[in-house]
Amino acid sequence: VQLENDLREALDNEEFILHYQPQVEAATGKIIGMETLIRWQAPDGTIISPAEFIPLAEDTRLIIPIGKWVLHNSCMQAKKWHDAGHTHLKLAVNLSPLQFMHDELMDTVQDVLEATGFDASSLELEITESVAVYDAEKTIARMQALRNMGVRIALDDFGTGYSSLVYLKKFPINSLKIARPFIQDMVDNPKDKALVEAIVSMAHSLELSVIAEGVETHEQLTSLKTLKCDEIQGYFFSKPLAAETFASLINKKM
Ligand code: G
Ligand code: G
Ligand code: MN
Ligand code: NA
Repeated sequence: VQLENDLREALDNEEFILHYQPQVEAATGKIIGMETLIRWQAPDGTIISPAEFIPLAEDTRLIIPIGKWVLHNSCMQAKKWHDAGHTHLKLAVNLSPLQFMHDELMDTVQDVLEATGFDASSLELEITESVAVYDAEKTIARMQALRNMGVRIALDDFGTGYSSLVYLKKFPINSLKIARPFIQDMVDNPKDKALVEAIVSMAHSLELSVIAEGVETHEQLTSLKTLKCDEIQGYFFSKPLAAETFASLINKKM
């Protein structure tokens, strides 16, 4: 209960901060986008991971206003980077299942795009396949409505949930994010490597782009390049960064 109250106050007192993790084109090493990852900086200075508070935010439905704040602030930030000349950068934002299914989602996204002037086609919403457990038909309709607005959809943590290949056929998504555990073990475990290879090949057959998450080593990168994975994200290239640090990175690479 204390934590719940703290979470409410955190929103009012603007204690949340957004970090941005570069997403890199595997073939060239070029930064082509960033994933927004929220952090909570408590008044005593400690940084609290979203892994700790997002589940609580979901249970208390505080994820709705928090999620709106994340979307608005990250689009505003990304718009500044576009205006500074980095117009190729796409912005990836996580949506929890509750946010995705919420009645106001479409209005929220529309309002944020209008208010910030950020280009819909540069926004990618990351959704896990667990959204479909609520209502597959509604999930598909909602994804399609977002696509009609020009927004991109990525299926996050692919391979870890109750993955059904039926969803891959039915969901109007643009890309798949291969979950970290597969990437972690792919260099040492031939089975993981075979699965990554199969996922990349299947995704490409379905005209989806593929991003590998949690890439931490050069060996993993080399292997992913050989398998023709499109994009990589992970500590090997960069941790999630404060906005100013991310800005200096893209300015250096320009
Ligand atoms: O950045 P980190 O690895 O600590 O994130 C932990 C988890 O929190 C991940 O599953 C990530 O998707 C989730 N997460 C991070 N930021 C957000 C956010 O803004 N909204 C939602 N819904 N989840 C987030
Ligand atoms: O669930 P989602 O994929 O949105 O969460 C991304 C999470 O993974 C973030 O918390 C981010 O900090 C974390 N992350 C990003 N890159 C790496 C990595 O290379 N290794 C590990 N262990 N975690 C990573
Ligand atoms: Mn994600
Ligand atoms: Na993920």
